[in-house]
Amino acid sequence: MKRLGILAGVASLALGAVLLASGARSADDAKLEQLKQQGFARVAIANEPPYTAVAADGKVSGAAPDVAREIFKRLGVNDIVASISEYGAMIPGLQAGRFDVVTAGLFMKPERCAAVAYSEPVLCDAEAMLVKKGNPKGFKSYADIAKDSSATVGAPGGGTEEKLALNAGVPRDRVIVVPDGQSGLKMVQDGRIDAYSLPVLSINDLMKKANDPNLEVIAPVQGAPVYCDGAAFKKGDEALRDAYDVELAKMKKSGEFAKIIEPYGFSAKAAMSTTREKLCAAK
Ligand code: 6CS
Repeated sequence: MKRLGILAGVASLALGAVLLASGARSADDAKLEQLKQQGFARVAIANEPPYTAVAADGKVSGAAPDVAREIFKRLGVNDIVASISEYGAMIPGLQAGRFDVVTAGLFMKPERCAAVAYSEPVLCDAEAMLVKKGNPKGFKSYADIAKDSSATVGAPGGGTEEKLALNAGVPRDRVIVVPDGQSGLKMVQDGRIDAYSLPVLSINDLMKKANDPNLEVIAPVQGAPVYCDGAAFKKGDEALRDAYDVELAKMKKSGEFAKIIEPYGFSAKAAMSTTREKLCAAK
């Protein structure tokens, strides 16, 4: 056993020497050094404007990637490369090493906080529902949908709205997993679902682009909390997350954070009025 201990000690000394030679201040900075060498950070997004968006030419924008791109630049990582993922697949993908960070509006909730290392808050929003004009079934909350045995609601797979509807008592077969905003919009227009639920700014973006007078937005959904996201890092990459937070705090203080997110409709004040600690403890 003693021999094994000596070998392990020699190995960690060798690793330390390699890392220090590469400029990392400690083994903890290895991930940041790896991203610097890589030249980009692999980010998971959902393509749900204004949180995240991918244009026809592949250009990635949206409040979350724009904040991440600026912070990584300040950390010496020149760019971000985005992969589109369903919300429910983001954390498993991060844990499997398919992404370096999730920057997608992945709202902080206790069960997610237990699975990833979140940054401090970035984008905050309430929940909304897209329904037919006149809100024919009178929805104000997910509980209203639960009470009406004929009512169905669409939501992203593994997303917050799916969970809220199920927790409000909507049976599994009346909560329809919808892959993206355009599909949800069409399903409401075609009467295939009675409501489609996303955060307020996402639903408003869909409504504006649809320009359909036969649709109506119910916002906020009564009884649903205001959520905030953060950049989500893999457990074990806390040193990278902490370095990210240092730059995020500087940008919040200088006003540069507001300059990036507020044109998308987000409130810098909302993100700056809460903390990861509070959001991860929220019931
Ligand atoms: O964090 C989530 O689960 C939710 N976040 C956004 C930005 N859209 C829908 C998703 O369910």
